[in-house]
Amino acid sequence: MSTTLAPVPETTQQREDFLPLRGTDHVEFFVGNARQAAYFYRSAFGMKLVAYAGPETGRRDRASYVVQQGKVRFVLTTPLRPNTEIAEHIAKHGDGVRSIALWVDDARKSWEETTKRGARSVEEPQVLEDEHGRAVVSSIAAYGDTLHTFVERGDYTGPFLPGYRAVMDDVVARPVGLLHIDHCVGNVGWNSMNDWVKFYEDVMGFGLYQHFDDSDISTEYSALMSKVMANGNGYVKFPINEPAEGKRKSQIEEYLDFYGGPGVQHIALATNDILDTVSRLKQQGVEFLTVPHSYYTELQGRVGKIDEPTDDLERLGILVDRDNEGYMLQIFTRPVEDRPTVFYEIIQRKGSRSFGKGNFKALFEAIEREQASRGNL
Ligand code: TYF
Ligand code: FE
Repeated sequence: MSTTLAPVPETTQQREDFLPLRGTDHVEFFVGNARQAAYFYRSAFGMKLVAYAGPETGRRDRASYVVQQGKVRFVLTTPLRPNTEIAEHIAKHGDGVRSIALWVDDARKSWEETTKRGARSVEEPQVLEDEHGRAVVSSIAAYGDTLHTFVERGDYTGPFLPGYRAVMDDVVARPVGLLHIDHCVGNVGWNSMNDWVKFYEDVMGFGLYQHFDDSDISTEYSALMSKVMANGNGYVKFPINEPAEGKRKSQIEEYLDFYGGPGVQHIALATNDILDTVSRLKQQGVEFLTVPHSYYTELQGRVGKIDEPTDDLERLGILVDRDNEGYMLQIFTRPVEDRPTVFYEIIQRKGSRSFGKGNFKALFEAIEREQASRGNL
């Protein structure tokens, strides 16, 4: 098993960070029906509707709903007419992530530094203003049709960004303790993981954080390779997966087939009480992958003593992994669309910076059962 775990990415430690990031600002999805998608994230994930922009606020071409829990913020955007760029994105990909937006102090400089290093510009720096103040946004292309949007908020005081109006008193949302985005994973095409690793190194100044090779992953289970890239302060972590040949069709290849190319595979949401968060999510109808009983009979031997009772972990189907710094708990939802594309991970870190390498066998078998239930093996 070969996993490299660098204390701090070396490449960013030595040089000055040309792209300082305060964290993930939000994730924007293009969806077929934003009002109903927002209802799903409110009722199932317990997120609160906080802002809205659409025809009622003077926006003619699209409607966007902003839902939030802790620092996790999603923007659900739908086109109001056919034959638009957004409509085409949905026709091709189904509902999916359009942009992983990053919070910066200077959206113009972020755009300049990245485009001069080879990023393709999608949106030049644009100043947005309303009665609550001023913000600047800019966007560059990442894998597939996915973007990174730089968001400079300055001392903007509105509910989201200029043009959005606040939504008060969400009676639907039942929060489950989600705190922030831990990582966002991209699936890229055959043999292109290293090109995207280089993109994050050269264009965004990220460093390699962890690396999983085929001995970790692809021996018996649906195959993939994965490298985790992280920015200088480690607040932003982007694992990049590519498919590999295995005994069965790679789950990554399945994603690429159904999504119509590279895109965001899963978003990991952090909690500090995973037992409570997952119990609540299940009560609210979120469906998770299941784990066999044998996983829990072997658990103590593999990870040693932990705070959570094994019974509770098994009842909920939560996975555990340990590294030299501590342990972590994680669980994965089924895809949240009809296409087997985007899904969520709920994660609680107790000192560990692992991405769950010790769970890959159990996890990938669970994903294969999902694939088989769709008749895809
Ligand atoms: O983010 C990660 O790397 C872990 C493990 O298809 C993982 O959550 C890797 C690939 C995958 C699902 C989970
Ligand atoms: Fe993950």
